[in-house]
Amino acid sequence: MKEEKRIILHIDMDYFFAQVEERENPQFKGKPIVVGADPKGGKGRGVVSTANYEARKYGIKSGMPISKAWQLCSNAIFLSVNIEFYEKVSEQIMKIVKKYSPIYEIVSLDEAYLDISFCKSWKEAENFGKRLKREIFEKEKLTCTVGIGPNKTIAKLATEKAKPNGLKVMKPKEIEKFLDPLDIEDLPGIGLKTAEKLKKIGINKIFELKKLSKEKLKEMFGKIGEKIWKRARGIDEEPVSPEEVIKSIGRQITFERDTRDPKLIFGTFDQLIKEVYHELIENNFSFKTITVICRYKGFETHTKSKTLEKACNDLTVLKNEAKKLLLRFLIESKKLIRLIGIRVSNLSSQ
Ligand code: TTP
Ligand code: MG
Ligand code: MG
Repeated sequence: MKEEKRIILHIDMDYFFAQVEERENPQFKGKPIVVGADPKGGKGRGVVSTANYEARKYGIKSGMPISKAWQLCSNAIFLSVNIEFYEKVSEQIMKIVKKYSPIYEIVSLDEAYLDISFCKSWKEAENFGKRLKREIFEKEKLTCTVGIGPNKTIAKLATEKAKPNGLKVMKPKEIEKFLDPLDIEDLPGIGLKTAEKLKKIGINKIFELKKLSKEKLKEMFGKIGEKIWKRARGIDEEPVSPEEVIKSIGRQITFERDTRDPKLIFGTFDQLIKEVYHELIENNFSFKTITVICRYKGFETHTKSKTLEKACNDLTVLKNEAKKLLLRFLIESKKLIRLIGIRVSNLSSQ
């Protein structure tokens, strides 16, 4: 039941490091690009981080010795890894990705899952994925691939199938036909060692794996045996990591000097509210609870909260309610103030 209800989206940037290099250096477009260790004319040590699709045509791939890549295509453009820059680009991309669902999980610099079960149909989910792809391309000038399915495993496999610059929706009824002919090691969760053990007993494909009982797999692999049994049938209950969910958005500031100056206090507070509001809107959230934090001279810290009857994303409501709370602090105590903060929580996506 639970399995059928979920819609999970997986996104992975295409040839990420190399695509960023291509974007920054349009003169490279159409040429094979290899990002990784210095090839040193074929004598270099270290490996290929990634290669664009032109270079992949020569058989070059991630993890391959750079000397091997040089052998395969010495005419390729070899670039060193500029990780700080890719991280910055990744941040920009993830900012966009996160807007599409409050339940997200960033897996690596170029990969994330979204729980988009709020979509009412597979068609709606597909359009949702298209919008995400389009926004990333318009804002970042980079292509990605999106896979959509009833769980993380299937969504990821759909992405792999649709690479590059694709979008694939894998509906529950298509899963069996898709999974059966795959090699066992294509199944996320089956590592090299597990695959080796299975191959020893003549099991190479998923449809063969399905012939083993749950008990047999448990006997062979212990606890993960059951997981393998489920995965082979396209079942994966793992949630899109809920601990990554944004629970609140807040800002606070410590005054340079403890103060009672209302102009300074309210002026600063206005700024904090604007920042919180901006982030709220960026993430497409509504809030229900507003909390104001006040720390007096001597580190005594207090909070006051107000929960609205209905979720809202109105700046005026936020300002008015927050100021009322702050005012109560100022009335209740004549102490100097060291820090003020504002936080909205009880968030929901719009
Ligand atoms: P991937 O998403 O695995 O690969 P990719 O984005 O280069 O290509 P595609 O998804 O289109 O198949 O990895 C993302 C980045 O992580 C990749 O651009 C470079 C880096 N990376 C390594 O440094 N070493 C590796 O072995 C792998 C697999 C990736
Ligand atoms: Mg990628
Ligand atoms: Mg990736």
